[in-house]
Amino acid sequence: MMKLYGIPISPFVRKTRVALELKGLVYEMINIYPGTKTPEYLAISPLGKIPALEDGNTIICDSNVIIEYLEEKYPSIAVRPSNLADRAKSRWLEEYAGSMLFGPCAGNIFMECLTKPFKTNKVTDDEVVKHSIDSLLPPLFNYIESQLPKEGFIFGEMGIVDISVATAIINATYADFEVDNIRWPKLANHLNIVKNHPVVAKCMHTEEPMIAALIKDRSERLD
Ligand SMILES: N[C@@H](CCC(=O)N[C@@H](CS)C(=O)NCC(=O)O)C(=O)O
Repeated sequence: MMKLYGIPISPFVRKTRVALELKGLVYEMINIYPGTKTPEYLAISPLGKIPALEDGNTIICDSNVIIEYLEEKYPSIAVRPSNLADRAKSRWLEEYAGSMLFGPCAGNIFMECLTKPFKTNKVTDDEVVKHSIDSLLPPLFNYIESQLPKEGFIFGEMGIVDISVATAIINATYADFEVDNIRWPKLANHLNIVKNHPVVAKCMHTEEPMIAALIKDRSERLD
């Protein structure tokens, strides 16, 4: 059985799990925290990053590379559109969301509010969070809003591009962040339908114990 290394609350792991689940593939989740630098894990993922996938003798790092691998090896259920131009657009939006939204949404809002205090006992830097919400995210959201359809998934059916756009924002929402549905109505609606897709809901369900522990820790600190 394929093994996926990582923890469910990582945006990149969530995205990879959604690809595996959309394709109906069976895999075992091996819990590895980001930045694990044991010799055993470095032999799998030389940068100590998650996710990594082990498929028999094949080991692949990086969510994008894993998804390319799965798409080629298991093409019968595709996670990208069949039209060439749409596939290229899908890849571009996946790349844009992956490289631009992770920092402000996950690195700043989610980690500052939830994982940093929990792991290091340091207080949240509210300025970092505010700067992300007020300055970093609006231009990124403006662009994504301009690329989204009026309603529904980006290419008609739920695909890897949809979870790529939503996944880092989902982390920010765990720290009470909300997409302003007046400024970005299409993005707010898109996030909602992605979160409610059965495959995403199933993946997010397994995140609940870890998120509940982080939220409990945060509320105790704020008391
Ligand atoms: N481009 C990579 C990024 C993976 C990544 O940055 N993962 C984070 C966790 S969400 C990580 O492992 N960080 C640990 C580190 O950078 O040391 C991918 O798409 O998989």
